Order: sequence, then structure tokens, then C-alpha cells
Amino acid sequence: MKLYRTTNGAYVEHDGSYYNVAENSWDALVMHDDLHAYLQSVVADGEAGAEFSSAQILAPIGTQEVWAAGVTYYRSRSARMEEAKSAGGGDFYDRVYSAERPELFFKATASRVAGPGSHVRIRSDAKWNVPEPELTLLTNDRGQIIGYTVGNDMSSRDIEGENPLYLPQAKVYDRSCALGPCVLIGSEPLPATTPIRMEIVRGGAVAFSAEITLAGLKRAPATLVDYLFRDNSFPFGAFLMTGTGIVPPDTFTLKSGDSIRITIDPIGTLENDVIQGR
Ligand code: DO4
Ligand code: MG
Repeated sequence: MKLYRTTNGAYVEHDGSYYNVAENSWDALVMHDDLHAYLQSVVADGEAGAEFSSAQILAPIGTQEVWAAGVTYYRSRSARMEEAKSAGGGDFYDRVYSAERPELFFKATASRVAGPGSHVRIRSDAKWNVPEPELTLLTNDRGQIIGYTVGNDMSSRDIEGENPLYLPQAKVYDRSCALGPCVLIGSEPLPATTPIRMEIVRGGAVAFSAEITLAGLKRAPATLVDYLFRDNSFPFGAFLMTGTGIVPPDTFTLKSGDSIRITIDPIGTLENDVIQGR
């Protein structure tokens, strides 16, 4: 079951039909004791609404914070060790990859999140930028995973590579994060064979593409959530990005006008254009 947030309210998709969800606050929706059962009742009681097709799909977020896990795939560890070598910080990435405690960092408030079809941004003072395609968990306030969405953790590699202490500036700025197009509702872990695909289109041609599977994710989503909720409360739940396993080669940087397409079956495709500046 897929849950969408749109300009006409929330919709649940079932067997190709879209049912309007009466709850008009996204936060209240996420707080349902058993969201899956509630949405099943919406489908059972409701009439499929045609208004979905005229609505604009928005990022599936209310007031939740977005957090992110880092260095959870070998490729991220290696790329970051290389990037931080001259700053003397390379070793930290190897250490966090094998440590028991994961790297977790604050990524975005809802106002910094781009929805599907809108644009993500490159910082105006950064020269080397990449998207990071990440399976993203939605939890409720009790730290239970209630769904999955597609995330893009936009990153300025020159800034984080200059000094690991610059990480918040490399990661957190307006439109540095994209989420969507929907939340796949469910708490069952996605199979390890689930593919994550990314394609970057420039001037009508594919400038970069890659694919991995969740088999490369070193840490269990539930463990990441467990660490996030230690001594932290999230009254309306939280989003947690699970890290990237795809890093383009060091010669690649995003440009204004690029289009980023990230697909995680069975959630869907998150597509955003890129701009540098406002
Ligand atoms: O430690 C830097 C950030 C890592 C990250 O965002 C990732 O691995 O996805
Ligand atoms: Mg990341």
C-alpha cells in the first residue's frame, strides 16, 4: 500500500486506484496506532477518487525531522577515505564503517526538503557535488518503522573533504534533501535483492547511472532506528536515510539543469532537477 501527500490531501493507492484519506494532517496520520490497518479500512470503506490525477504530489512529510546514516556501504567508506585523505581525516571513515555505533547526523527540517518533480539545490559556495540515493525509513513516535520512501541526500564533497567537521555545511542547506514520491506502508524489511537505481541526465543524455541492491547495506534498518531513538524523542516520528552505496567517480560533479532519477522498486521513482543558486 502506497501513501501519497498531495495538494488535494493524502491518498492511499491500492491495485491502481487512489482513495482519499480523510485525515487532513500528515502528522496525525503518521501517529495512527496501526497505520496499515487504518489505510486498509480507508480502501475498504472508500470510493476511488479521480481527484488524485489533478493533484500535485508533495514530499511525504509533515513536521518530522530528517536524519541520515553515513558510511553504511563499502563504496561510501572508500570514496570518503579518498576524499578526506589530504585533510588527514580518511581514517575516521574506515573506523566508523566497522564500529558498533553507526554514524547518524541531522539532515533536514521539512522546510528544506524538496518533493518529487521540484528542484534540489547545489550550494552556491560548493564546487564538487553529488546526489546520494538512499532507502529512507519512516518511523512513528515509538521508533517503529512504519514505511519506506526514496531519499536523495545531496552532498558537497569538496566541503566535507576539506575537513570532516564541515559535514553539517556539506549536508544541510535549503533543498539539500528530496523525499518521495510516496511512502510504502509496512514494517517488514525490504528484501536484500531490492535494487536502488540512479540515473543523472544532462542535456538529454545519461551522464551517470548505477545500480546496487540492499544486500550491500551493512547495518540493519532497525538497528539504525534504535540508535536514533536513544535519548531522543520524535513526537511525530522521523525519517532516517540509510546511507548511499552509489558514489559517482571523482571526476563527476552535478551541474545546474541536470535531472536526477532514483528508483527503488517497489516504492517508485523520485525525480528532481538540479539548480545552483536560488
Ligand atoms: O560521513 C559522511 C556522510 C556519509 C553519507 O552521507 C553516506 O554514506 O551516505
Ligand atoms: Mg548519505
